[in-house]
This record gives sequence, C-alpha cells and structure tokens, in this order.
Amino acid sequence: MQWRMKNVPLFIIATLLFGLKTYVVYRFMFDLSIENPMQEFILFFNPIASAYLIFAISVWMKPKNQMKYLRWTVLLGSLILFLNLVFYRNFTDFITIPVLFQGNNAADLTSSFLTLVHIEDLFIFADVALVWYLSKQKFDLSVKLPKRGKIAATAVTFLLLAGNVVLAEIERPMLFVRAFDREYLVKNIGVYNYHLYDATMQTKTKAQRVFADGSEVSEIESYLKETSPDKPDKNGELYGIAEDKNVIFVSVESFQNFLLDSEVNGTETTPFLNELKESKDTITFENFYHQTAQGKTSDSEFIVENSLYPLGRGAVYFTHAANEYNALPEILNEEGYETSVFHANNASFWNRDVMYDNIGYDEFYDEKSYEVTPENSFGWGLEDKAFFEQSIKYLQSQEKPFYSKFITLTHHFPFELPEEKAHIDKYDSNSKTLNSYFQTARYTDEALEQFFQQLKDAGLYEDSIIILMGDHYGISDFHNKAMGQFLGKEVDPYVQTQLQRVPFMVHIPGYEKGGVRDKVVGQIDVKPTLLHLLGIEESGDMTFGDNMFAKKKKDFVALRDGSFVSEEYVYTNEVCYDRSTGEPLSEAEAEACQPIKEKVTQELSYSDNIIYGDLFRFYDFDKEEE
Ligand code: GP9
Ligand code: MN
Repeated sequence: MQWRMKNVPLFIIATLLFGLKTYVVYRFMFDLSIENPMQEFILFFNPIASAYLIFAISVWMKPKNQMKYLRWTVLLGSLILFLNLVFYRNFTDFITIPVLFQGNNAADLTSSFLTLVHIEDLFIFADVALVWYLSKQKFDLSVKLPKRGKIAATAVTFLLLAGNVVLAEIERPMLFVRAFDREYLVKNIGVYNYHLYDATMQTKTKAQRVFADGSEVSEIESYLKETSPDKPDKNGELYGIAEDKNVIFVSVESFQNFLLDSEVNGTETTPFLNELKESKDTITFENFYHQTAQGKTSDSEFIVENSLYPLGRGAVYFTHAANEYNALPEILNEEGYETSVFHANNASFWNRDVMYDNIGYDEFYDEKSYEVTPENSFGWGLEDKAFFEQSIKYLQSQEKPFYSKFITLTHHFPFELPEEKAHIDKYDSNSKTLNSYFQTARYTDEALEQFFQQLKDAGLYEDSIIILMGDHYGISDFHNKAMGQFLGKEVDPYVQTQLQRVPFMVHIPGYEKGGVRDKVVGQIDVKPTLLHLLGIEESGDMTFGDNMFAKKKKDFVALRDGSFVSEEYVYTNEVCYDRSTGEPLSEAEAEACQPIKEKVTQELSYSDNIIYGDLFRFYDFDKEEE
C-alpha cells in the first residue's frame, strides 16, 4: 500500500514536527553551550520525549476532542517556547514562576518586548499552522485504539521520559536535587518539562510556607540571645575599625587551607597568600571552616550573607530565593553602601540573578559584563587574571563606600590550566584532580597578587578592607588516598573534617597588629564579624554566627551534616575526637560531645525552619531593643 499522510495519526505528526522544531530552536535560536556529543544527543532527544508526552495523552480522547486537544496544545507549547526565547534574549535565563510575578522583570520585558521579537520567530509557529490545517481536513487523522493500544502508547511516554531522566542524571549527577542552573535543566529535560519541575518546586515551597506561623520565631530568638550574649559588642576588639571603608570580599573558589604553606617539588604553592598571612596588616583565622552543602558556592554565599545554615538538600539559592531575609547587602544598603557582585559566569547559575535581586545587591556584573575570548578563557570560562583586570573599571565606578563581592572561577574542578599558564609542577599521585589542584591554586594566588596591585594602582586600596575566603573544599573524600600521600598521614574522618578548613583573611591596609588566630570559627560568623568591623550595630538581627573577635563566642562550629568542631573536640561520623590529638575519645570521655551535639541538631533545625517556613516575614528586624 502506498504511504499516505492519512495513515499517520496526527498526534505522531505533531510529536515529530513539534519535537524537531523545538530542537532547532534550542540549537540555533537560544545560545546554549553544548560541550559534548552526549549533551547534543540529549538536546535532540528531550524535545521528542516532551512532545510525545504532551500529544500522546490524546489517544484517550474521543476522535473529535483529539483534534481540538492537539490544536490547542501545539499552540500553547509553541507560545511557551516563544515567550521563553524572548525572555532569554533579555535575561539569558528561562522563565520561572516567581519571576513572572516580579513586577520589575515583567515591566522590563513589556517595555522592550518588540525589540526582543525577531522575524524568524515565525518559525516557532510553522508547525502550529500545519497541525491546525491537518486537523481540519476531511480525512480523519485521529486514532481509535483498543484499551491495550492506549496503554501501550502511554507506556511509551514513560519509557521516553525515563530514558530522558537517566541520560540527564548521567550527564549531570544530582541535577534534580541540586538544580545548579536553569540552563542545565533546560538542556537536559527541555523547556516544557523544566516548567513542570519549576511548578512542582514552587508548590512544595509554597505549601511549607503556608503551614508556618510566627509562633516559633520568639523561641528561636531567645535561643540565639542565650547562645550569643555578646551581640553587638560595641566595646569589643576592633569594633568599627573599618567604619566607612569599602569592603572588597573575595570568595576564592575551592580553596582549602592546606594549600597555604604547601609545596610541590620544593616550590611554594601560594607565595602571595603566605606573605599576606605573615603581614602585619592581615588577620588570618587558621581554624575557619566552610559549612556548605549541595549548593556549594551559592551555599557559602548564603551563609555569609545571612548567617543562616544552608539546607541539607538542594541549594537555598534555588529553593527559597523569594523568602524574606535580612541579608548583608540589604543592611549595608541602608547604611549608605553601594553593593555589587562580580562573577564571570551565567547570571542564572545557582539562580544568582533572582536571589541577588531579592537580597538587595545593587549590581551584578555577570559574564555579559566581561570580554571573554578564546585567549583569556578555559575550563569554566573567563580566567581569574582577566576577570580581576576587567573588573577594576566597574569597581572604580562604585559610589563610596561600597561593598563588592568577587567570586573567582579558575580554581574549580577539574582544575585544568593551559600548560603555559602553570607556574608550579603537578603533584604526583593516583589522583589527577589533586595533581592539578596545586597548579590552578598557584594561578589564583598570582591573580590575587595582581588584583591587590591593581587596586593600589586604581587608588582603591587605601580606603578599603579586603576579605579573602575559601568557599568550600575542592578535593572530595574520593581522593583520600592521594590526599593521605600528600599529607603524609591517613585521611580518617578526623583529618577529613579538619580538611574542611578554608582560608579566611581580613586585610586592613595600615593596620599593624595582624597575625594568625587559632579560634574555631566558620562561614556562619562572617556576617556578624563584618558588621562588627564596620561598626554597624544590628541589635535586632537573628544570626546563628558570632563576631569572631568577641570574647564570649559560641563554642562550636556546626557543619551541615551534623559534624562539629569545638575548641576541644571534633565530632564526626558519630565519633568524638580530641581536637588537639585527633584521637577518638573513650566512651566515657565522649559524653562531653553530647550536649554540643544536641545544640548543633537544634540549631540546624531552627535554621531550616526559618527557611522552610519563611519565618523572617513574621519578624521585625528594626524593632527597638527592650
Ligand atoms: C559557578 C561557580 C562555581 O558560578 O560559582 O560554583 P560551584 O560549582 O563551586 O558551586
Ligand atoms: Mn565554588
């Protein structure tokens, strides 16, 4: 029998047309980065899977309804794609439900809508026209299947979807839990399924919020008052030393403490940071812990900005970006600071564009603010040296005093560096990751040295304080064998916990009494510490951390998995270690860890409740102290 259009049901035609169309739009009209053949395949596969999911439902309908359903869904789907494209042209991002309801975004879009629409966008509706045309013909393109046929057609939907999910998880493990970046989501599951995902997340968050009331807030407030009695500490050490100065905060990617003072084949890894550590105008905390979880850099940002803990699952920057916070940039804005972030990556990575907006940053200099060329980029993108160099002009344009956060990128897993840019040997072990780790760390050390010089040349140095902080570990426990070889000792859970220390340095030009401090502190303490140095009194704030210079400071640093470090103990994997010797304590001695362990569990859950219930909306941060 001769093949005729009439033999192919319309839902199959629509699937093919709509799927292929979507692929072409992803590939040629969006600007998605495709890094390998697997990504290319997923990008091709997911629109077909989504299209089939949408259209195959029609087999359960009456023939007449089938046509109607196909007509309207193909139109609706195309509209969704088109609106996302328009939104993308403006924001290099995809639409999310909360963003739709954010006044400024919508206003921004309506005013520029026409300039964002291109004539070739008509292509997005070509299949719509065809499906409408075919659906109105005399010959019948509907399907009449027996029940078994309907079930089989639906089973294919699940097979395709499962295939898509499996491929996405292989390409980007934990994609659905951690989310990372909307661009990753869209590349892996397509724009339609991405909207389903977004809606599910949104509903979940909303539901938790709805059931919360303000009753728990005062309990948390009393707990915090009790555990940190010295806040604010106006007569304390260094209060207001940086009053009215600019703050340049550098979040140094994947930088662990053990890099400082380390050597590879007799060459120092971080000569600049080592020198800084020894200098009189720098205070270094050698027992400073990162407290991040799955949200990695974004978690470290969240902790620093809010002095709240990150969530155990997912990235708060993604899951609770619309909450009420009393974040550092908001406080500083009120104090007359101009606040900004510099980071040469996609604005939507970790949902930063949305979160930054909510917590009050005045500007975000993302990838689009930089000139990225093949010569000055590799791995994750723009190299740190070019990043700092190109940032200076923007920094100069800031109104003083300013608070500017820089997030470096070169020293990021997999720590790759073009050979001619490496100024230290690779380490030699069974871990390629650890071997290269020193080279990119050295590169970033050089970039920081140049940055200090550039700040001096630009006349920005004298009136600023510069804070350097490692965001989280770079070498996971997967590399413990190689790490053990490097450290010359086995990496047991105690050592593993101690490896979570990252640099924290406060550089105050002209200060003479710097040095290394051994107090146990963490990222949770950064916000109160900064406000203390700037002489900003926030008596009504709710923070889980303390000013690091306070005499009476909370006596432990809690890690997100429930481990903790106190002056005397390190507790992890249910074992209590003597912090000074690293030896596990006997059962009787280990009792000493119990009360701290309880506090840690309590604190983490209080912090979680604040985030899940959006509890700060019930709290008045400006209320007068009684
Ligand atoms: C991405 C950069 C790295 O923009 O901050 O994020 P990470 O993978 O370290 O969380
Ligand atoms: Mn990071």
